[in-house]
Amino acid sequence: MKQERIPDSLDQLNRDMTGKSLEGHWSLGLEDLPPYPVTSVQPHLWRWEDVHESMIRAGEVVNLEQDAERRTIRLLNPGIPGGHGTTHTIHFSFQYVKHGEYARAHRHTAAAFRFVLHGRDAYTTVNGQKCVMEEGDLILTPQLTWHDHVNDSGAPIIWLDGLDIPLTQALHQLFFEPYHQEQQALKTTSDEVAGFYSHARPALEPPMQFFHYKWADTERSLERLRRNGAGRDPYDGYLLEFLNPVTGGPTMPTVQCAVQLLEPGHETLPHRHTSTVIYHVYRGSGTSIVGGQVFEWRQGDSFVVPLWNQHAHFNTSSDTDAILLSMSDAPVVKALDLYREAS
Ligand code: GTQ
Ligand code: FE2
Repeated sequence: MKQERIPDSLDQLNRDMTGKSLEGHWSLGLEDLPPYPVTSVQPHLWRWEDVHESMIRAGEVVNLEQDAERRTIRLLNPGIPGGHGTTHTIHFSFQYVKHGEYARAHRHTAAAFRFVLHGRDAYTTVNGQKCVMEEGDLILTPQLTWHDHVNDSGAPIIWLDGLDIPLTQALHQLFFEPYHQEQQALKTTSDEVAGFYSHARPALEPPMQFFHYKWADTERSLERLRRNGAGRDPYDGYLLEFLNPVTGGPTMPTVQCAVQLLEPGHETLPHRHTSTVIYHVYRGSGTSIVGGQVFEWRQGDSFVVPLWNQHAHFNTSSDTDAILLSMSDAPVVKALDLYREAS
């Protein structure tokens, strides 16, 4: 018997293909996209009081030996429901370690840094290198470096953690490994490594990698930039990027860290770019306009500038410098040839 041919339709084709894990070009809607990048990440500001209160409470109820690998409070972007990131690529969290505590040794594929906010003389050991903290120091734990934190300073310490966990996760490359001991043996110190660098011996093998940017050096460089009036960037004020001293490239392969100084009363020009930035107010107070929203910030606050959001910064004080610490995903965006800027 001859079978009757049922006329085909687009709906029927779509249904049949779905059953075979296939999809037609017409289902993607590529041509409906606007000619510029769009993100669900929202401009947002987190107040230091809120972060600090949660952290102090965590200091009482979170036990580092039983409850958590680390006592950190993470900033969550309201534009990523159910997500763990401050943005779609990078996050900030704040870590609190009391005197006598340590955070055990481990490593992971996510790159991380710490920027010291309150306290001193605790240390992070990175691949056997002891990095003793002072306020304003930036300490890197790049991809798969072993790290543990020890606070024997006599007082609590608080620092900022920056990580690229959402990006590493999106690439399905996120993994984690505990060290075979709670703390690493100390093989060298970051002071020793800095000594090697100052004698121009850049070809350092582990454990002589450079991980520790000291605030005293950062501050001196900022002052030098300020004295050289030409050093002022119209969009960022006096901007200092933390570069890898061996490659001259970004702080770490996936993230760029920077500090910028805005003099009293200084207002930057607005611009936008396809990288995403998280800022932390290290010193001073002011106002930033981000994607049309006005954020008034004070020391300790953090805020996000999502990609392609127009932004400008204004130091509203008439007598005090403002210093912003920032982390961005620019190295990744640039490596993929997707970096664009406009004003
Ligand atoms: O200090 O090793 O904020 O592994 C998140 C993950 C800090 C750390 C964080 C981490 C760490
Ligand atoms: Fe870690």
